[in-house]
Amino acid sequence: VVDVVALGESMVTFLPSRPGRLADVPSFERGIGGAESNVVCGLAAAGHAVRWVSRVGADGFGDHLVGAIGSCGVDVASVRRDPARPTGVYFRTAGDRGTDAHEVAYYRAGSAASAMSVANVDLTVVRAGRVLHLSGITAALSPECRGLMRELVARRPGGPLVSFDVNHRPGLWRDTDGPQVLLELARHCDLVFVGTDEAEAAWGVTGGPEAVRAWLPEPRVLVVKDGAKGATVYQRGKGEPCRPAAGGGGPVALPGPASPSVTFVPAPSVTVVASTGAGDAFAAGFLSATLRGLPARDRLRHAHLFAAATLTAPGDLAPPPARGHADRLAALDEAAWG
Ligand code: KDG
Repeated sequence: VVDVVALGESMVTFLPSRPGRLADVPSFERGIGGAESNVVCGLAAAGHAVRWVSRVGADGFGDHLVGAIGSCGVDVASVRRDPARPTGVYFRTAGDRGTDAHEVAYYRAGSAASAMSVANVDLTVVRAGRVLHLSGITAALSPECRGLMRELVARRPGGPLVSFDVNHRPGLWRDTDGPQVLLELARHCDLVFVGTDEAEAAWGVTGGPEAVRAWLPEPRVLVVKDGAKGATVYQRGKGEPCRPAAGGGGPVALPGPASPSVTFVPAPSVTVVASTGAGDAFAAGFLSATLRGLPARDRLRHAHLFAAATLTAPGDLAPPPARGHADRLAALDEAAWG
């Protein structure tokens, strides 16, 4: 039984050898990135059965991505190679320690993954897990990818629980309808992650997490991240319809309070080395605790702990604390959580 399937583009990532502007950095070190594969890599490290579905070029960067993500413990057997299109790559810079100001330069237009579509992706394989994790980045890649995303979030009986990280990347959208597309997709999903900063940038929603929930009441579970302050999970009550799960693993234990509930957990304070990938780690921690049937407060605590591991490392990916360790950290009393 596959717990979580994630679909999305991954890229070879080039991390700078020292802080500074893109124009000045002399050399870069190779890493891997990709919001959705970052999530399943985190989940694999936490002991879950996961799959990544994507397309890469028939090139050395594609080999590296498939090898590196596979060696995290992710099932990569469904990743397809495209002989006609390259694997995407991206470079980023780093600000001085603690500032995290950085530039991102993507080389992914026309990539193998940007050509994903309902015609060349096996939808049965994508829908075979208990949870399907998607992100708004995919919708920005091409009209074909957008069509695929619309198909995957459409309600279908027996389908997996659909988890969606809004991941608003303004630099990736070539059309001006990005915010509207992201909103439509989010409205269809069961579990949605969004930052207050993203909600403001994409939709002009100000007023904190409550305002974001008022703007996006449809998802059964909405997780609103408010930067270093913490995160709030809004859950609808038990009486609300819940999409049954597929994959033979039984339904995912979505929260079941009798009535709607709101849970806030402050983020532990850490010295940030690089924030890229922290949102993915957060989603991995939340999904891991959800799959384990832990209550809302612990879902958020695990999310914060996974994010803290990535915030304090230079790359897009960092191994989360081992399960027992994360459980002990999550059990620290309230004072330790801000
Ligand atoms: O969330 C982190 C991702 O942004 C990073 O790993 C690269 O997927 C990526 C993207 O599209 O920016």
